[in-house]
Amino acid sequence: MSPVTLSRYLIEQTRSNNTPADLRFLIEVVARACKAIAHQVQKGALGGVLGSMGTENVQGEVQKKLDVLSNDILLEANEWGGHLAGMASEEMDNAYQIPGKYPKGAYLLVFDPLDGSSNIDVNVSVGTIFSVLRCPDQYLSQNDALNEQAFLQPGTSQVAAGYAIYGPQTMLVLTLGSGVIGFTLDRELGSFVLTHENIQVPQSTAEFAINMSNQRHWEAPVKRYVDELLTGEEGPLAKNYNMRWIASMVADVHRILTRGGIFMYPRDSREPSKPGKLRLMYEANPMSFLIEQAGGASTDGHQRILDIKPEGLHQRVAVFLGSKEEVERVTGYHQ
Ligand code: AHM
Ligand code: MG
Repeated sequence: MSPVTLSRYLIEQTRSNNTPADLRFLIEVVARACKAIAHQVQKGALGGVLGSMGTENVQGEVQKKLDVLSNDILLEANEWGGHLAGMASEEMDNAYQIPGKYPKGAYLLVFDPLDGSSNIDVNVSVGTIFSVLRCPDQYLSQNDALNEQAFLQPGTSQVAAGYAIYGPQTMLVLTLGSGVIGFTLDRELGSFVLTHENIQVPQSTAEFAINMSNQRHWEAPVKRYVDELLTGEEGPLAKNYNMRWIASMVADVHRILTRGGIFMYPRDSREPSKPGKLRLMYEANPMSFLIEQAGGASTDGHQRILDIKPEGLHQRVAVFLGSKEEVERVTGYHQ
């Protein structure tokens, strides 16, 4: 049987599920950009792409050369096709306006161009996370600059989301709102090929992911839950748990989509004004959409992440996602 490439998969989706042609085009363009990013990541020191830019992003984090390069690749790939009304990213303070010389389209693209920045220089998996929203009609006027308000839609409004992981294999994991599928980059063909159909997160798990070095800063419900995990068979959960922390959300979520687990980046007392480290619009929302579509759950400890009404492009949020039983347990401890 000939391989099902991403292009073929998307064309078949257009026929059977009425996926609009411009959404199909959008996903193909994002996938093409991810291939270009994979190519740069793979070159590493040989391409002179490692190390820092000496600049900071809107969050005050030092930008790596590959953060900026990946952002530029995504912008350039997506600005001319006529499928987008605007873009927003972790690496840009404000919404990106589609240059006036190009037509505008119906969608908004939001992304973390290279997630896991602390792993770039040490040759550990990193990735690109993206979310697709429809641009509300009132912001579609051709002449006005696109207002940030257009992006501030809850995660339930996403029409597609996914990530590319640049690991031992480059993969693209995608949802269009009816399940989750995974494609592996075949470097000989130059195409993403369907390798993982109907990805499901197991309901229960014995594996957790959290940065334990922040333990002393956590709130009481998280301390209680992780204490219980650590006491294993002798504790109230009567089960021994294993721990993994890659510090690339893409890689931790990919493992959970593959074999289950719970991922936590809770709010903590280091920066009391910020609810957690991860960003709602381009990290938590797309990952929550994927996890829910794969049968898992995702909350901020109090409510479903996808229901949160965003107030800012770079808003932060606490994240508990993965296997349903464990996410429900730790969410229950917050009530
Ligand atoms: P980044 O977008 O700047 O790379 O930051 C997000 C990353 C996530 O991928 C990961 O889960 C987390 O930060 C790791 O944080 P820490 O270094 O505090 O463990
Ligand atoms: Mg990130």
